[in-house]
Amino acid sequence: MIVAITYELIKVCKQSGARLGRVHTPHGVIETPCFMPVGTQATVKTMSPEELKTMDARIILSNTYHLFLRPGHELIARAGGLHKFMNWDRAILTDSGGFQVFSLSEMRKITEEGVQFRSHLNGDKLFLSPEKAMEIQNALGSDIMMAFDECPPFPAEYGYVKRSIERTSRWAERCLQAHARPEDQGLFAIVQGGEYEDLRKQSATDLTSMDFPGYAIGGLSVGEPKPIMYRVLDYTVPLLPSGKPRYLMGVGSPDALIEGAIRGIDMFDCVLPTRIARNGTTMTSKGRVVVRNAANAEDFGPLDPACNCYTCQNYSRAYIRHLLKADETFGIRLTTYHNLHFLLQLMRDVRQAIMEDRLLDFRDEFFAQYGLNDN
Ligand code: PRF
Ligand code: ZN
Repeated sequence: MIVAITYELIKVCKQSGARLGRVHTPHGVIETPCFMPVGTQATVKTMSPEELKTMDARIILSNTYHLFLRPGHELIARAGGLHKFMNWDRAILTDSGGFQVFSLSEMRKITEEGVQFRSHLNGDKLFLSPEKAMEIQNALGSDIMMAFDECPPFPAEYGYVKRSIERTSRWAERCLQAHARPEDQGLFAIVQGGEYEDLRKQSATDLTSMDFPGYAIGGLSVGEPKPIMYRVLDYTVPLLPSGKPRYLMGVGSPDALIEGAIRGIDMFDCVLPTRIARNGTTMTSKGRVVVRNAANAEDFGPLDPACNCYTCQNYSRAYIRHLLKADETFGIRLTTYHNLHFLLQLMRDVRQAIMEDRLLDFRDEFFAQYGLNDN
C-alpha cells in the first residue's frame, strides 16, 4: 500500500526523551519537532508565501470550516487545489472543521450523523459530517487531513466525554472509509478524552487499532491549567505508535512547545504568534514585548537584539510602534514576520538541542531568559 505521509525517526534526546525526526509529505520534508503557522483563510494573515519561505516554514495549516463557507471547496478544486489556489508549493495540513464548528458557529446540533450549524458569516444552515469533512479536504488536496472529531469543552463531565470519544472513534472509522485519496493525502486521527486518563487510553486504543499514518492529541489548550495539559501528555503520548508523527493541536506558546517536545510531540500549530502580532504584541527572547506601549516610543533598538529576522535587522521598536499607532498595515506585517520567525527559530533551537542531548538544559536556559509565567 502507498502511504502519503511517513515518519522517519532520526534520534531521541538522551536527556529528555524528545524526538528528532522528519515527516515526508508529497510537498516536501518537514523537520520535527515543528511549528506550523496558521493560514485559516488560505493565507497566513499578512504574509506572502515567499516571506514564509524566507523564514523556512515547511508546512502551514488551513481550515476546512472556513474554506467550506467561503469560497467553497468546489471552487478551490476548480482552481486546481489549495496549493495552486494560494501559490504555496510546500506542505499543507487542514483541520477538519469539527473544532471550528464548536468555537465559531451558532445553533449547532450534534447527532451521530454529524453537526448541523449556522454559518457565522451569513446564517446559512449547513451540515458537516465525517464524510463531508473528507469530501472537502479531498477537494482541497491538503497533504495532511484531519479526522472529523468532537472536542469537548473544559471542564466536561466524565459521562459526556466518554460518549463523545466513542462517537469520535466511530467518526474516525467513517473518515477512513470516505477518504478518497490515500495515495497522496494522509489522514490523521485525533485522540480526545479530556482530562480523564482511562478515556484518553480508550480513545488512543480505538484509534491506533485503525492504523492512521499519524495521530493528533486534541482537546487540550481549551482553558485547562498548563499542569493538567502536561499531565495528559505524560500519559497519552506513550500510547501512540513511535513510528508515526504526533501532533498537539492548537498549542503554540513557547513554554508549551518546549514542554510538548520533551514529552514526545512532533508537530504543533497555533494562531497565537500571528494573532498577538496584530494587536502589537511580540515574543522575544526576554519574554513578551508590547510594542505599542509608550515605553517604546523612542526606543531605536530592535524588537529583540537576539533575533536575526528581517524585522529585527532593519526596523526599530519606535518605528514599528509608530506604524501600529498610525494603523499602517506594514506594522502588523513586521510584528507577524518577527513572531513567526521567533517560533520557527525556537523549533530549530529545540531540534539542535535534541541532536546534542541537552533539551532539558535548553529549556532551563530558555525559561531563565523568557520568564516562566509569560505565554
Ligand atoms: N480538534 C480539532 N482541531 C483542534 C482541536 C481539537 O481538539 C484543538 C484543541 N486545542 C485545536 N484545534 N479538530
Ligand atoms: Zn525578529
